[in-house]
Amino acid sequence: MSKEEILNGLSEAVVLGKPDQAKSYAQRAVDEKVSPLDAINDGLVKGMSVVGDRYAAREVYLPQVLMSANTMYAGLDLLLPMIPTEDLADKKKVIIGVVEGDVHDIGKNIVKTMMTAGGLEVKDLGRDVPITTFVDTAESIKTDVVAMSTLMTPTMDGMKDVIDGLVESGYRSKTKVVIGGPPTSPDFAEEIGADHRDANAQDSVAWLKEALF
Ligand code: B12
Repeated sequence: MSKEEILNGLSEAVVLGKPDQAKSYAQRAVDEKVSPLDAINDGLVKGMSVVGDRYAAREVYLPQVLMSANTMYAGLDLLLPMIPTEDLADKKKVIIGVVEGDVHDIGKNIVKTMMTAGGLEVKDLGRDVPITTFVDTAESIKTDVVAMSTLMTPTMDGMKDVIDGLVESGYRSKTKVVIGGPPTSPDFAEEIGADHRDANAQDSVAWLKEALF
């Protein structure tokens, strides 16, 4: 089976919400040595963007989106562990989470894996994470990076609240703050006092390595 057929099979599985199809094509990707990043980005994520467009156009509804999300995870479960991990002698710490009020965690989990694969030590705070959890954990584990994700416009302000909390606690100057998720932008990052915003998991890891080492 060609790489293109595998990528199409992964994308179609997410669009149709078929976890078994995602698993079998993900396994094929592994067997045929297709790059796990290509399988994720040009297969699964591509399918999810089709679902997003159809949801916005009211051609599909929330239960179908949920099936697609579950399908995405069925594929990611096989593909994420295949991403080769770099070993850096000097481990920098990252905490990552989805801000309060938001449960969308697929993108955050991809970013987390890419950061781990890039040799960073990542503590995952999960989704719908209260402001105080970000601030308290940053201080208690002495993190080098606070990474936040949100997919929804109404929850974006939570990112500013976390940064304000870090300023108040005195820890802001000791950590980088990186944000992401489609409603955010570089301008928004600047406005709320974050160090960086990235549209994409791989590029954010490259930026962090420049900034940290
Ligand atoms: C899947 C999905 C769901 C799933 C989520 C399952 C899960 N476990 O995540 C379910 C069905 C649960 C869901 C629920 C809801 N959803 Co929804 N959902 C989506 C959908 C279709 C896809 C999101 C996704 O997973 N994309 C794939 C991932 C891989 O992409 P990504 O998250 O963007 O991540 C990449 C980058 O952004 C970046 N990135 C992300 N985070 C970070 C962080 C850092 C630090 C960095 C550097 C980079 C980075 O890197 C990632 C990988 O490259 C989007 C539509 C869309 N077009 O995005 C709507 C969408 C996000 N949902 C939306 C809404 C409104 C909801 C609901 C409120 C619906 C409802 N009425 O109940 C609820 C939310 C409940 C809540 N309180 O959170 C809206 C948000 C609108 C807005 N702007 O506010 C969207 C845009 C749909 C729409 N067009 O209306 N949803």
